[in-house]
This record gives sequence, C-alpha cells and structure tokens, in this order.
Amino acid sequence: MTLFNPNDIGQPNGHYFALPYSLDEAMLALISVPWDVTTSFRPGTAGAPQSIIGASAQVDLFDEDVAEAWTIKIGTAPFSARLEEENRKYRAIAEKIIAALAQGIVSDKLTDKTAKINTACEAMNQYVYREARNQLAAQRIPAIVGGEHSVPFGLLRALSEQYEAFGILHIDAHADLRKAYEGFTYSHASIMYNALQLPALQRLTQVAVRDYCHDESLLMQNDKRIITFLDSHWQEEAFHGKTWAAHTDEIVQSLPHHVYISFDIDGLTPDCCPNTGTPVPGGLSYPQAVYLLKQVAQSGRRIIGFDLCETSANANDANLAARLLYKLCCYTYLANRNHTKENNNN
Ligand SMILES: [Mn+2]
Repeated sequence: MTLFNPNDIGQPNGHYFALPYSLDEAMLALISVPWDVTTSFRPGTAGAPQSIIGASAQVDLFDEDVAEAWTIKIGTAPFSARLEEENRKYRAIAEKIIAALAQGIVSDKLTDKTAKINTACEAMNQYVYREARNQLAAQRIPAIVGGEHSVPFGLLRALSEQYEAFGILHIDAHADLRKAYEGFTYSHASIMYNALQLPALQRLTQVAVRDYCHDESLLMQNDKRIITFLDSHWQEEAFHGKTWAAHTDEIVQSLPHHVYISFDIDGLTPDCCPNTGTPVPGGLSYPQAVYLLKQVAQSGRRIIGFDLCETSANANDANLAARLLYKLCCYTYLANRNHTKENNNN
C-alpha cells in the first residue's frame, strides 16, 4: 500500500473522503442508501451518495476540533447495485401514484400499486437493518448517507435492539411525524412517526422544524417523548437577544446519554441545499448546525449512529453535504473516544 498523506489531494478510490481504510479496520461505517422512491416533490436524492463520495475527496482532512481527524477509521460499506436498480423501478411506479393523487384519482389499480411500493420499501428497510446489524456486530458505529429521509428506519430498528434506551436529535425543516403519506407507510414524511413505534426510543428532540401539518402538531403536543424546538420560536427569541449558545444548551440538555443524530439537510437554510427535495425558508445556518453537533459531542453524551439525508445529487449541494458529513464523523468519533468497545452498552 502506498503511504497515505493527509496533506495531499484526495485520490478518488470509491471511499468517502478518499480514505485508505478498509471496512474491517473501521470504527465508523458509512452505509450508502441510494433511495428516493417516496419523495413527494423533487426526486434526485438517490444519486447523493455517489455525488458526496465524489465531492468528499476535496474535503481537507484537518479538523480544528479533532487534531487527529485524518486517523479516524471511517469505512465505506459496499454499494448495493441491486438497491439502485430497485429504486429506479419503484420510483417510476411511485411517480404515477403521486401524479394520480394530485388529480384526485382513486382506484383499485392505484391501491395495488401503492401496496407494491410499501413492499419494496420494506425490503429496503430490511437491507438497511441487516447492514446495520452487521456493522454493530463488528463493533463499528453505523451511519447512513441517504437517500430520502425514509432510509434510516432499518438502522434505528437495529439500534433499538442494541441499546435499551436512546434519543434522536432530529434536525429537519419538517416534523416527519405523518402516519404514512400519500399511502406510503415508509414515507420520507413518516420516519419519526415510525421511529416512535420503537420501544427503545425515549426522546425525540426536533430542531429547525418549520413545515408541518395539524396532525403532526397534535402529536408533538401529546407525545411526551417529543420536544420540538420550532424554528419560528428560536428565531423570534434570537430577535430579542437570546444567543444560539443558550438555545443549543437547552437542546443538548433535552437529550439522554445515548444520542442518534438524524440530519435532514433541509434543516439548514435553503442556500445550503437549494436542490433538496422540499426546501423551506428559514432554518439553521451551517455554522449554527456545526456548533450544535460539537456541543452534543462535548457534553459527554455518546453518539451511537447518525444519518445525513435528503441531499440532492447536485455537485454544489453534495460539496456542502460532504463537509457536513465529515463534521458528523469527527464529532461522532470525539463523543466515542473515551468509551471503550468493551462497554458498548453503557
Ligand atoms: Mn425529513
């Protein structure tokens, strides 16, 4: 093997950040899930993992918060060509369903097609679940690069078997609390509703939410596990002088010891991700988001996994996502540095 020099330009090798580490030696495994079957508005997130891999070769591996960042063993799980193929096939069917729904058409044929989509999404969940279980069994921290936001469900299921209790830090423009959407049980708009059915989920802390329906607002009020830091509330408080540091402190305090981070890129301001599926004005700036992640990592909490979803395959969007992904990896490493593999369940 040629010697790896973190100061050199990355040489694309199919791995995230063009890192030389094999999956076997990795402490963190990035699982690509090229899937956008249920995307309602604008597809294209299925191409994001490949675009992010391409853009990530340009990310400088020096990190201001983690000096030894380039030594972090970030592994790239193998790409599933089958999943990409299935995505193409079922996306075409889903588009017909979504178009028919927009015209108010209801038919048995449509119901049959919707059932097919739900079966395909279950198979995708099963794939992610198996991948996540394999990584956990090998003592690696599993993380997902999406894909639309439905894709981490299999990973959340695997984590809920691994840990007695954990919380999710959910950064997103949307609440994702719909009980199915457009007939799709495993919709991008339902991921947190589905996550709440997992027995180990003790807290769902939502940040940057600014686009949600009435049913979702009721669930936010009625399920005591959910704490939503609505975008409008903190922005207004900021107008009155409350600092982002003070907000961040409240967000971090709401989280239990074991934290999973679910990062929908549309939680950021739309200039950060102009081509994402459903952009909404408002949201966190990139530095605000990074500061929040850093505070979680430095709080003594343990980050047990994460996902980064809803990035478009567009090269500019993928560039920002690659940098955000690196920060997620660095802070996950930082949060786990003092935990040994032996006390995995502590
Ligand atoms: Mn989402």
